[in-house]
Amino acid sequence: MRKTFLTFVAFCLVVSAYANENLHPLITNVPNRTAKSLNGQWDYIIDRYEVGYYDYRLQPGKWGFFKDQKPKSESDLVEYSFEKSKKMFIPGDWNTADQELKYYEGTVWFRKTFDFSPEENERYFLYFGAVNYEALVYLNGEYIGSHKGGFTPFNFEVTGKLKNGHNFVVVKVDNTRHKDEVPTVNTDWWNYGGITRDVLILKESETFVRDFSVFLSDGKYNEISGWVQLDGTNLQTPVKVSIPELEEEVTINPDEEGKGTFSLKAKPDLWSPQNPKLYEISISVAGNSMREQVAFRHVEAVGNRIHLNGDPVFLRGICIHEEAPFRAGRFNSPAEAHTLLSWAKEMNANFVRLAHYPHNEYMVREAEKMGILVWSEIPVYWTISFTNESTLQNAQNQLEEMITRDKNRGAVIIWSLANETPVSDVRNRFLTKLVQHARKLDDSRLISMAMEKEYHDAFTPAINDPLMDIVDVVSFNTYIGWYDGLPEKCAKMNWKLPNDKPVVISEFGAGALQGYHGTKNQRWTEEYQEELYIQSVAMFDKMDLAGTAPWILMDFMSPRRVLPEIQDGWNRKGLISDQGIKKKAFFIMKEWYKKKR
Ligand code: GCB
Repeated sequence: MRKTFLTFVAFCLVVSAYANENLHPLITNVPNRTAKSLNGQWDYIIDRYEVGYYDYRLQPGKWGFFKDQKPKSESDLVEYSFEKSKKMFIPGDWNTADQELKYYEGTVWFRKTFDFSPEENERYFLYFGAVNYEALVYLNGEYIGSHKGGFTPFNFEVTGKLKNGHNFVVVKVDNTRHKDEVPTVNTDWWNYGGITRDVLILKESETFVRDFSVFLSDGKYNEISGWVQLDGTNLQTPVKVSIPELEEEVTINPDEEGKGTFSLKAKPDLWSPQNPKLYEISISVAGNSMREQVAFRHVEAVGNRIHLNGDPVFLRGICIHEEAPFRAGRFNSPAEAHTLLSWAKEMNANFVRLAHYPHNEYMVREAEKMGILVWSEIPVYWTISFTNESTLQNAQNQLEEMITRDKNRGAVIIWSLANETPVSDVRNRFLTKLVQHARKLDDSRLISMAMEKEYHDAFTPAINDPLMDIVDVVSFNTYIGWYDGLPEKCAKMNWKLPNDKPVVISEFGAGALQGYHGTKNQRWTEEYQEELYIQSVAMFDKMDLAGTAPWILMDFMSPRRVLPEIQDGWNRKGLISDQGIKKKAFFIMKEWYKKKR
């Protein structure tokens, strides 16, 4: 009986739905829309015991901090005060903003007050670029909705809820790690908490273009296609799409659902790393227009090569975490994205793997402007709960939010769905569903996942992952010379790789403390790292690869990295130190990529 009951409880847990509440379908092209920014100083209360949410019986309490109460008289009891609490600049991570929060994992309440004048007949949406990890959002004391997932945007409609004059938004942010979440409890990166990306109030007309896509028609160079999705009551309002530079304009008549498609004859200049040409497009509905900059290009896998615009391109890549140069912490600005990407370009890279989660939109847009191809991924990392249905829904939702936001970025050529996940039936089923979901959402890009190698015998590594059959690009991380022998081992490898699909090395590398010198056999020295890169590129020269992405551009913070005087909380595999100083191995990669042009 007891067993049956437990099985029932377990079943309930497994089928429990992954619930984001009250989200409005995601609005895209946000940087080009009319918005009021709520970035700036926010008040915050650190709530270790969640007293701002639960009462002493652990029930959601009536004293909730979201009400932002103030004592009405001298005798009134209110046990918190946003006014008297500390202030933090948003967007930002709390770990680097406040020494008290450096290692904090838990709940923080944020409050922003602002004046507003809602206009009649306009609609308003509260938009968050990203909040890590769970956000409960309140406006003027009223619950608006919730979102899980630390790296993707979400929005709520707040039309009619904004007041004329004083308003306040309160967000309960919780970055506690949980086994069944995405990512799970175990990661090799810092779990920066907070409202880490922009917060905006978007203003839209009654009927507006919520989402759209404009791209080169499949397999053609002289035709552009696209679709628009209206939101509002007049869903069949005609929409005009124009590309002034191509002297093209088309009017679309959406269906009852507000969706309309188009295609037009045009031969745009193609976007590529050599020519990162962007076209300004304008989309108007009922006299309101919106701009966007679009890259036209084709990407496909042909045999074991990746083709861009019909020609093979070798992915001269580098992995990057979303961490600020010259200081620790998350960044959320075009300038800091530009610095990181300029280093990648200086290394002669034409490709970045944005690890291990969707990076901020500035990063992807900046890469596109600079002519850098992008791999974008979701944090399905290591040992997430593959048996759990709500974990799958969560991963699917993050995938959907990533693709929805970035589908118009021609620079993005690969959606990657997982990193170093252990092969098993449940994992295979889980990831197969993600692959199917990704293809349904966007069949114009290559699908990949970072797999692991196995040895047939001492010197014969191979990829035996059955999911090789369903991805477009076979990628894997190899740490020969670091976790697996010494750098000299590279020379002995006799790789068995598939030759019917492009193969990309999605990670390899070694740790080195910048400025620490010694012999090439001495771990943690720049010389060891340099030797590993010398041996690795020599090995790659003997392999038939479509690209490589060393781990990693810059040292990054990770609580797993505890070795005193070397790591001190940093993963030191960067080719550049956290202070922006290049290590010797950087120049090995730079030279090799120069030859790979
Ligand atoms: C990996 C992981 C990456 C780690 C890296 C390392 O394989 O994908 O997230 O940071 O190794 O440094 O060990």
